[in-house]
Amino acid sequence: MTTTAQRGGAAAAPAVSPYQQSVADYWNHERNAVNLRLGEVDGFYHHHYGIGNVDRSVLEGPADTRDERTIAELHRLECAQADFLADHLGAVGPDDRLLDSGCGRGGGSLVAHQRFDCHVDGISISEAQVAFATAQAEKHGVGDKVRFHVKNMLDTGFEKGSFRAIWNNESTMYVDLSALFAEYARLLVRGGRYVTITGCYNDTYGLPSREVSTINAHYICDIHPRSAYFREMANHRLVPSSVVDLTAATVPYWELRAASSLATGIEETFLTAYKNGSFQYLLIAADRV
Ligand code: SAH
Ligand code: GPP
Ligand code: MG
Repeated sequence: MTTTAQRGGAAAAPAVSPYQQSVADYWNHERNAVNLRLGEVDGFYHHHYGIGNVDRSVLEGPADTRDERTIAELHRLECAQADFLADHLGAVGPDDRLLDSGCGRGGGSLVAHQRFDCHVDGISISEAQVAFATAQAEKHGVGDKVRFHVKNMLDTGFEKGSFRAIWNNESTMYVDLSALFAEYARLLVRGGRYVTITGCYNDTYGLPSREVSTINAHYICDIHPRSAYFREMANHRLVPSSVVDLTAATVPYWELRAASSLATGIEETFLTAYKNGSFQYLLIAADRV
């Protein structure tokens, strides 16, 4: 068996558990059309879902261009989600440094840089994603300020107090929140901002529903209860400033995705989970005090 210490031996390689290695393997091999074809629209590659009202007319009209219209519409909704997250990062200037924690193919880092002209470090446990994101930053001509690293978000090795803001866009369900927020309390400057958009299970429903368990199995993750976010923030000097329930805003995205040729098979599970009240799509912004 290969142990962490044997894994390449490079100083920059993060210490990873067997679980984290399985997550890295998933993302190293992921090639879903629903992600790649959307990213090709404008070079912003996202691995999160969309929000906002859908123009259902994309499903009508000439059949030979239906995919093209649907891809553009799904991408517009995913970009709207990234913009909504960026709206909550607070006042960021060109000299500030931001951390995109669990950065995927790097689309969110490019969005933040485009908006604030700031420095962004994106980190992922997947080597393939970091290579892809680095190439994208070069293509966009922003490689001097937007950098990507193979790192474990629980143990980044970045300097204490070096970030003005940190965000997780759909990446907290891969880690223990207590360990995660302890690392952020260390990395954020006092008065800095933390933002997450996440799927969480609803404490009022009880424990995870069948659908939440299916989503966990599909992505190899462990969706936390809503309560865990607030408890662990309170334990780690993070004081919520906004909480937005985006559940109703994300349902149209899933309905369009379900009706498209890009469906991956998980669509009805998300729709059922949102509709039966067992699952919620939330934005939480917090200040580091
Ligand atoms: N935030 C991105 C990608 C979300 S996909 C976006 O919005 O597009 C989830 C991401 O979390 C993947 O990039 C995966 O590699 C990353 N991830 C999961 N566990 C991680 C860990 N322990 N450390 C760093 N990244 C991790
Ligand atoms: C989005 O990635 C999904 C995740 C990061 C994991 C689970 C998220 C929850 C909110 C539960 P993706 O864009 O790669 O997924 P897909 O291929 O299905 O579009
Ligand atoms: Mg996707």
